[in-house]
Amino acid sequence: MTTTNEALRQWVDETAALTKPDRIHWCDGSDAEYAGLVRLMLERGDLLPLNAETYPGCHLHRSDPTDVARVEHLTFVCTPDREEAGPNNNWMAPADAHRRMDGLFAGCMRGRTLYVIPYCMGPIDSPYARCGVEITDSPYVVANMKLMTRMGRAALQRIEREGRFVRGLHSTGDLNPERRFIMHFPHELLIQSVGSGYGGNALLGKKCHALRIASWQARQEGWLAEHMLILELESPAGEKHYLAAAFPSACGKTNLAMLIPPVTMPGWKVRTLGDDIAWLHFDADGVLRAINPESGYFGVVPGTNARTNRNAFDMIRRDTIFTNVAVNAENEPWWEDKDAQQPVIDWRGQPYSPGKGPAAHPNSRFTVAARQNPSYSPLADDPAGVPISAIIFGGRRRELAPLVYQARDWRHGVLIGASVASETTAAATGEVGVTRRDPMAMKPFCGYHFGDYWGHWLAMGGRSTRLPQIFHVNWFRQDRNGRFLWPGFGDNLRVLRWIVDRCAGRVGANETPIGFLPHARDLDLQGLTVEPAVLDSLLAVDAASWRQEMQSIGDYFAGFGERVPAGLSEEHRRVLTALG
Ligand code: OXD
Ligand code: MN
Repeated sequence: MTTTNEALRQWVDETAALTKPDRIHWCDGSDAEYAGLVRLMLERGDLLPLNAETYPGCHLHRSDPTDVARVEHLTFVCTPDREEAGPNNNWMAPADAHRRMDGLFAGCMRGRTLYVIPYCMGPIDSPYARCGVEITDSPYVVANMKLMTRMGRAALQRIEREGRFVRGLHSTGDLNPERRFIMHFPHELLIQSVGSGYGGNALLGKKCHALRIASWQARQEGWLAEHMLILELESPAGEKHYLAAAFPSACGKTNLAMLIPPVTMPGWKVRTLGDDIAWLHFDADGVLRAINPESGYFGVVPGTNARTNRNAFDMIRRDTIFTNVAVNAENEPWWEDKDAQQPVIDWRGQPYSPGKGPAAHPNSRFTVAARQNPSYSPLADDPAGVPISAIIFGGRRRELAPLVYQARDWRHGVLIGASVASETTAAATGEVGVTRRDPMAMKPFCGYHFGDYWGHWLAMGGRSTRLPQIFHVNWFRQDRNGRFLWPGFGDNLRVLRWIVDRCAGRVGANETPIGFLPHARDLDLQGLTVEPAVLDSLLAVDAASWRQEMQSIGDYFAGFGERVPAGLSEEHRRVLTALG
């Protein structure tokens, strides 16, 4: 296979001349190709077989122990003007970055195969979808891209028709963290990644293309590329709403997207369109429509069980790649909070010993095709996407943020989104459990200056009179003893129900300086025991603490200097004044 697209052919030739692979393989995306890659990786020990009876088609990959998460300190946005990348990104001058990367790529594929992966982010016939080509020397990356994207022949045909694509060059290099870089060149629609095989660093269609490069393109072209799940909520009466929700990494987007309604809410249905990324465009009627650019999930494994996420638990019983989980005596994948069985081998491949830390790495992952999800919505393949009723922001906050509140209007919603804060998780290298600001859950993923990004969000609000409502949720409030105040998981549907009731104008609310909060009587709590005092704390707004919070948000915004849009500063002042 080769291509009629001259630019692509030339880029592959130049890359091969630089990296010196033994072979070049153009991926067609077929099942036979996937099976061949799996065979090759099993022979090389890159994949290990798992119990074929209980986990058919499933395999285990153990990464290098230093290569288990995204590396934000080694991720760069390389724009000609440093200001454009903003204080929210590491920056390197394009010429310096190219020099450095060319040096690292030189000869790096000797003895290896260079794989060319044409892929399409979004339904192949969607006007909102965009194509890319990833070149990689990792069969593990190819196999993951097959599960995560629409890749192969049909994507190549679209590229040949359109002539436009994002280029991504990846090599695992020598996996030395000293020689690991994830570089983005938005002006060149180019990504270069070396020295890591980890999903977020190496599956270039995901964070690098669908968020960092796409957010930059979206600003030029008037749309939004966001770190959001997309779900369909159907009421017992058959009313359907589509919700998009942005939470920082490992804060439960996958669980919410696959939510199973509590038995005490019969007739409610949740279907999944996406669990990580949404591309949002206004249609001709001013309706904001969402597509999920991905077609698979790269989800956090620990904590997944029949109670927390039955759909995911069932989904990953076949045809799944597990990365950095443990195994039990039956050679089944095992992770913390899975079941009562015992791990035998830990994620490093060593005999498990409780003194050596968790058996599965806290950021161990499953990669699986979205169609395997029992709650999969076929609308994920609809080229027109789905109309969004509500945008939900959220974070992991022990204190302060109530269970749910609603913005007064779009501008207030942008302030709420820009103020998102969350305790850090294992999805990125660094300290875990520290509260950091993560505007729109895009801190690691926005490909340009946050000030300009907030300005773009505000400008989007001026483009339609049919804007979605904006909300903030927090499932993670704790009492003084560290116990969660809200049960979470399936019971989060009670909050989603209030959200759609608000969208439909069916219920009133308590107006507070931070937004509209539910009257306790409007929350469907049937079958759930929540002490009145606990409900009070979940729905409380403590003005003094919020004043402090707003002041700290103001300090945070000040770090972005003059590019912070006036509308956001005015909105911030308005809320601060309302807090008294
Ligand atoms: C992810 C992340 O893998 O956000 O989705 O880190
Ligand atoms: Mn994510």
